[in-house]
Amino acid sequence: MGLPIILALETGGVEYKAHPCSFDEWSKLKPTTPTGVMPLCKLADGTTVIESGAILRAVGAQTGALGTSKDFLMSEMLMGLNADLMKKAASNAPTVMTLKNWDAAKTAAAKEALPDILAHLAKYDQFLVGGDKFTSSGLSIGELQLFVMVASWSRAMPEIATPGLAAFMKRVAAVPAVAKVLDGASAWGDLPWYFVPFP
Ligand SMILES: N[C@@H](CCC(=O)N[C@@H](CS)C(=O)NCC(=O)O)C(=O)O
Repeated sequence: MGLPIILALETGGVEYKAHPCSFDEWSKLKPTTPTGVMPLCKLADGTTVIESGAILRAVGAQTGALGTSKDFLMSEMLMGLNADLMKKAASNAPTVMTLKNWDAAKTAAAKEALPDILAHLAKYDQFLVGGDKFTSSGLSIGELQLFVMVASWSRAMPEIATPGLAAFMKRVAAVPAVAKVLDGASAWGDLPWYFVPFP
């Protein structure tokens, strides 16, 4: 997912150029990319960087959102939990890519998987400090990635925005740099939400 990277760039005050691409443009671009998947990042010296985790961590290393000491550990623990959450999302939430082949059986399977997904989300709650952040900045890369996962996936399944994470979600959404991205006012423009509502 590319959106956590945009949030890390914006909250970290990094200058960047964004290039959201349409399906049509992507089908032409895909064969020219190293691995045939997005996101991709081009550094000022022309180097192409692949893998969303590598790009997100690189931005975080530059801005401080990677964290140090216990904040680094917490953010990385979140990155691990988020990877497991993403695996659950992969088969249970329609995305811009899978929507056209989504059917009622998949929706039914997703509803059946909900208790397991909610049990995973409940694991985050024990690490909250003061109810609304996990690290001292509250904007570590792990937190930004979690915010995007929940904000995006809850568009398909509202239950994903759990009561336990409500204060966290509200706080991050209110950060001006985050609100700017959500409002479509960043260089990224209108948000191409990855998860979409059930058809
Ligand atoms: N491990 C990769 C996975 C990237 C990935 O699966 N990208 C998907 C969308 S999120 C993609 O580009 N799909 C388009 C395609 O396969 O043509 C990463 O985290 O960057």
